[in-house]
Order: sequence, then C-alpha cells, then structure tokens
Amino acid sequence: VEAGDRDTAVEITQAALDEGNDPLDILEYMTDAMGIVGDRFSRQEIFVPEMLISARAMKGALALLEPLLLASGHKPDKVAVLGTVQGDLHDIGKNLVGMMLKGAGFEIIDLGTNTSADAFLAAAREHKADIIGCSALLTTTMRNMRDVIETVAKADDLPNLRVIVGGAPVTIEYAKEIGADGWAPDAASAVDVATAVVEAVRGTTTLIGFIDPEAVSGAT
Ligand code: B1M
Repeated sequence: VEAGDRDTAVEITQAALDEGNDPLDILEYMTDAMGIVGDRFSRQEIFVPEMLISARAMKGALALLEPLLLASGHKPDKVAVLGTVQGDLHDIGKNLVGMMLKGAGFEIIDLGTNTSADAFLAAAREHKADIIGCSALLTTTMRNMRDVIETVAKADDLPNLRVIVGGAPVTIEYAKEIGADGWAPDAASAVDVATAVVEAVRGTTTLIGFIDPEAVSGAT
C-alpha cells in the first residue's frame, strides 16, 4: 500500500488470510500504511498521483477482506444512508464504515463521495433510513456536515432520523458543536455508536442525547 503496488498488496493480503490472520489485524496494517502515505504527502515527499495509487492498492487488498467483514449472519433491521460530504472525494474510510455496519445488520445505502445535504436527505426519505452517516477527510469539507444536520433538522416529516459523523479531522468537540447525534473515530466504533443511536430512538437503550464510543461502553 505504501508503495502503491496493488498486485503485491493483493498477494500479501491473500497470503496473510491463508495463514489464518484476523482480517481486522490485516486492516490495521493497511490503515497504518495509509497514515505513512499521508505523512509523506504532508512533507511534500510525494504528491497526489502517489496518494491515488496507494488508495488503489488499498482498495484492491480491501476487496479480499470485504466478504469476511460482512460475514455476520445478521438480517438487516436498520437502514443507514452513508456518504462522503460535498466537495470531498476520499472514500476508503467511508467504505470501511459501510462494510462494518453491513456486517452488524444495517442495510447500507451508499451515496459515494461529494454528496450534498439534499442528496443525503432525499435518500434517507426514500429508503426510510434510521441514520445518515457523513464522512469527511478535509478540514475544508467537514464544515459541510453542518449543512446536512441543519437540513435534516428542518425535515419535519422525519423526526426520528439521526446523523452521525466521522473522518480523520472530525473531532468529538466538532461533532457536538455542529449538533450531530453521534461521533466515532474509526469504523469499528462507528458500528457501536450507530447501533446505540438507533436503539435510543427505538427506546431499547437508556442512552440519550449525543452518543460516542465512551457513552456506549459506559452503558454496557
Ligand atoms: Co487526500 N488528503 N487529498 N487524497 N489523503 C488527506 C486526507 C490529508 C490528511 C493528507 C495530508 O496532507 N497529510 C490531506 C487533508 C489535509 C486537511 O484537510 N487537513 C489531504 C489533501 C490535502 C488532499 C487534496 C486536497 C490534495 C490536493 O489535491 N492538493 C485532495 C482533495 C480531493 C478532494 O477530496 N476534493 C486529496 C486527494 C486524495 C486522493 C484522491 C489522491 C486520495 C483519496 C482516494 C480515495 O479515497 N478514493 C487521497 C488519500 C488516499 C489521502 C490519505 C493519504 C489517506 C486517506 C485514507 O484513505 N485513509 C490522507 C492522509 C491520511 O489520512 N493520513 C489524505 C485510510 C482510511 C481507512 O482512513 O479515511 O481516516 P480514514 O477513515 C477512518 C476514520 O477516519 C473513520 O473510520 C475509518 C476507518 O477506521 N471514519 C469514520 C471515516 N469516516 C467515518 C464516518 C463515521 C465514523 C468514522 O461515521 C459516519
């Protein structure tokens, strides 16, 4: 992934799976590699094309993990509309969140990248979604999460629709400031938070208000 060599990334991932490694451990290596790529970009040692080929390598290797991350046996009983916010083209983290949510029994409506607030709302209405999940990787685009939250707040016909947010620059403080219903720092905790947010609406948990991973662990 660091070298942007998709064939080798796929080969090594397959070998690691054949050896019986946990898909989540393999995923951690890939995510760390992407962190290194980002640091090199920050230091101007590499440029956008190199980031792009690293992303392509990670996506190729992730495709091998996807069926394993999805193998939960849960029947979907919750619906989440997911997307990367307007102006933002980063989708690897959002895709991971989608895979993990699917594995936890969510039906996922994935709107892809560069998703406007109106598109989030229209999809949520059409698919009778329980939650909207917004991802952002840029400090300039995370502001567009506020638009999504304000747009949902104005939708009087969808009083139970909730919005959770995440992505590398999105802090818990920012999530609270913009009025999100939940926040998670990674894909695994996004599952706990999304589930708790839906359960709070359905009255099957005692949690109320803003939900983060700490609130969820405190409740169990
Ligand atoms: Co971009 N990029 N990029 N990039 N890119 C970053 C984000 C950056 C931090 C790199 C750097 O400077 N160090 C920087 C942002 C700086 C900032 O805003 N502070 C940056 C920049 C500047 C840019 C451009 C502006 C560069 C340019 O054109 N000059 C440009 C913007 C394009 C645009 O979006 N409009 C750009 C473009 C690109 C590529 C297209 C080349 C490519 C993306 C390809 C793709 O996604 N299909 C790319 C990449 C690959 C990166 C880095 C290297 C890796 C991102 C990634 O996939 N990480 C990134 C550096 C970095 O992150 N260290 C960087 C792996 C992924 C698994 O993690 O997405 O964080 P992440 O997701 C995590 C959590 O954040 C969380 O869970 C995930 C899994 O645990 N999470 C959620 C994510 N969404 C969530 C939602 C939730 C909950 C949790 O609830 C709904």
